[in-house]
Amino acid sequence: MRIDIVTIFPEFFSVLDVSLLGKARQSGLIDVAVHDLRDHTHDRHRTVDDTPYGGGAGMVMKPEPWGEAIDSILGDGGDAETETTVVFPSPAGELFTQATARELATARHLVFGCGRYEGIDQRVFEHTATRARVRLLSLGDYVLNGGEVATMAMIEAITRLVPGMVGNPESLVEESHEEGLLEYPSYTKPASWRGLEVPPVLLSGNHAAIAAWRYEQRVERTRRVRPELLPPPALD
Ligand code: 6GU
Repeated sequence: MRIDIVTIFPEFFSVLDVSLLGKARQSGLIDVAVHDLRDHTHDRHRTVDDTPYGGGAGMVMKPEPWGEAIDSILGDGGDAETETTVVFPSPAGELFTQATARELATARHLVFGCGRYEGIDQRVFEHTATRARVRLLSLGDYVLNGGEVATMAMIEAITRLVPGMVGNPESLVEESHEEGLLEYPSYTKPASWRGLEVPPVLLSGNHAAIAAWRYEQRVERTRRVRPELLPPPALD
């Protein structure tokens, strides 16, 4: 998988060199390139923003540097046919979920456009959509200062689902948000710690009973903290 990131804070992404993602980069499984949006400006101050038409607070990112940056990544003529998805992280986007991560993990080429200030000129999204699949994606109902932190979170969620990325593929199945349920609670040795006991069923060696207990725990935990994730009760 090829990932291009466009940002005014390229240094921010140096953390990609460490951790699991660093290994995947070295192995060639995932190829990440970070691009400085200001390299596509042509004035002395390397300006990427301007005041909003119609007035209002804050600044809007100018379309021209974005147009040039995206042209340089997509190449001449664009590649709407070649499976490139351009993601613009935005609190105004659709919700990024585990299903979104699974879908994007199958892409050959992802581009992340990190906006700052009050946003990017709307025409950038429209023009990019003539040349690639465009998705505005939000992490949740709160506001970050820019797309960089959201891009890091999305890249981590997506790349760990790329085949060959995780040591034990089973650990991808029995985790929160797979099958629409939260994960069951986990325990390790010692069996008794500070007066707190591991649930006896986990020491029983009865694999069917353990699986049933874990499923029950997932449903109960989901009902308690995230009831909206459960299917609606059937109408009779
Ligand atoms: Cl993707 N971007 C920003 N700026 N804020 C957010 C977000 C994204 N998701 C939640 N809040």
